[in-house]
Amino acid sequence: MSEQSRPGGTVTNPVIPGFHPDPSVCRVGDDYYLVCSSFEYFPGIPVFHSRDLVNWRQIGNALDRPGQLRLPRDTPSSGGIYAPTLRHHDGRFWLIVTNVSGDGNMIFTATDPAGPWSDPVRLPGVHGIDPDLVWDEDGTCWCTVAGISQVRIDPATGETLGEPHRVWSGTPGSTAPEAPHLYRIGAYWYLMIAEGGTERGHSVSIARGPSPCGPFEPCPANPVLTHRGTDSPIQNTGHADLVQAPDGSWWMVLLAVRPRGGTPAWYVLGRETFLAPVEWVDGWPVVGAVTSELPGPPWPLHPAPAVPARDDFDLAELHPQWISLRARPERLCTLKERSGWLTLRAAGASLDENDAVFVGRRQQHLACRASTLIDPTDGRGGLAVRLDEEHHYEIEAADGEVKVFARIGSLRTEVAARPVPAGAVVLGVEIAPRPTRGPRTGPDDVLLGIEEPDGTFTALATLDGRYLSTEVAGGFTGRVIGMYAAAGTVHFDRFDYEPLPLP
Ligand code: 6LW
Repeated sequence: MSEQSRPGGTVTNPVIPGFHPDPSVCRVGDDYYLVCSSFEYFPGIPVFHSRDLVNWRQIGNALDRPGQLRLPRDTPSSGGIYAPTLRHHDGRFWLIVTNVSGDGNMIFTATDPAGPWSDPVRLPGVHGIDPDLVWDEDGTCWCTVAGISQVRIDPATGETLGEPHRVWSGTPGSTAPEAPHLYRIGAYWYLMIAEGGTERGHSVSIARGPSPCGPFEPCPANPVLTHRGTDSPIQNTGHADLVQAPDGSWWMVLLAVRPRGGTPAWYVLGRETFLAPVEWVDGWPVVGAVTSELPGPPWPLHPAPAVPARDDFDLAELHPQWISLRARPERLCTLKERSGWLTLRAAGASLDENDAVFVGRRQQHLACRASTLIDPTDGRGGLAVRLDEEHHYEIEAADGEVKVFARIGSLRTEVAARPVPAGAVVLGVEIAPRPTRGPRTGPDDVLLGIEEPDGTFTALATLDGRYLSTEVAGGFTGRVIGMYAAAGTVHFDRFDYEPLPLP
């Protein structure tokens, strides 16, 4: 995912760029594992591995079978799978997540976090999002959810044992106490939460007590982390998890965003995963600065093998980075129909529809370019930059013609059209951050066009990126760039994704 060495002793944040919110992390020996929320996308819950907390590689998606992840057709964007917790206990990995669009809270287990993960164990008696799992010294398992309330559970059956009780409401006057994680550290049990909402007011607070159910005494320095009201280019810091390295040092993973442009500033990559060092002073955590350049950790780094810039669709299975909308049935999306090609068969007629057949990857860089070679002879399809059903730009090919469409809120419009030779055509998008900043300047431009036979890119349209931002669209996700089918069957020979330097 990222490939970081340590030039001058620094590493860069975010450590997992792009729409990767609500990180939860655990360590087993020298290996760290991390998971994020995935909302309406299938497969769900991306799983990452790292040896150094800085370089992360996606090793799978925990929920990759329809029996584990049911996202009905009416699952709204930013519905579906919320805020996981990942823990290692008793020789197994435990993952607890909420499907807000149906199945509620569920536990999955695995011996290898790359999978396979078990079928779900449902928790019908646990109501609330952001579930945390922790075991006390007696082996009792506590599940704590947003609010902040807690109940004893049997994680093997999903049964609740006793009544849920409120353990903390966060800082008086603060909104949305959520994202609880409980830890036994030294003499205390610590309850860390997010407060203030996942927008600019986001923050991390902590309390401690003698047992996993409290009573909890809030840290006098709360919030222990917030960027609200600061001029940091990194905002909305919150929803964090803690992990201890083998050398005894402590670290926090958290979500934050990178808004750009004038006022109010727009973030387009969704909420990303950042890293910060943590020190303990008088029994309370002190979080180091969350900056785009961090002092590297005091151990050798293990750069993860980079995801190749080109996916040729030559393998038997799609790389785990590829995500689809709500489901990915093989009859609509397959690598088997034409060897070396990804074949998509249309269900919905456009990306406005919930059953659109789409295979995309998260936009992970503020400046980047993506392209794909499509054969639309038997249908119509294209390349899109998607935020949700109501916010997407795409370039679409039918035999002999390409068109650019923009969907912004309730408006859908054809922006440009051009005849092209019949048969395969290379479609491209380029994301170009705005180099200057006036009060109303948007975050970036989205260029959509075609690659000419000599390899040069011709933009057919340049569209304001603010309409594909969270400040405009709302919700919890970020941009995803990918291929889709709008009619009939379309084949894609390759997909290229390349970060570009910032202007
Ligand atoms: C998540 C909540 C939050 O459940 O946003 O930032 C919600 N925090 O904790 C969706 O990601």
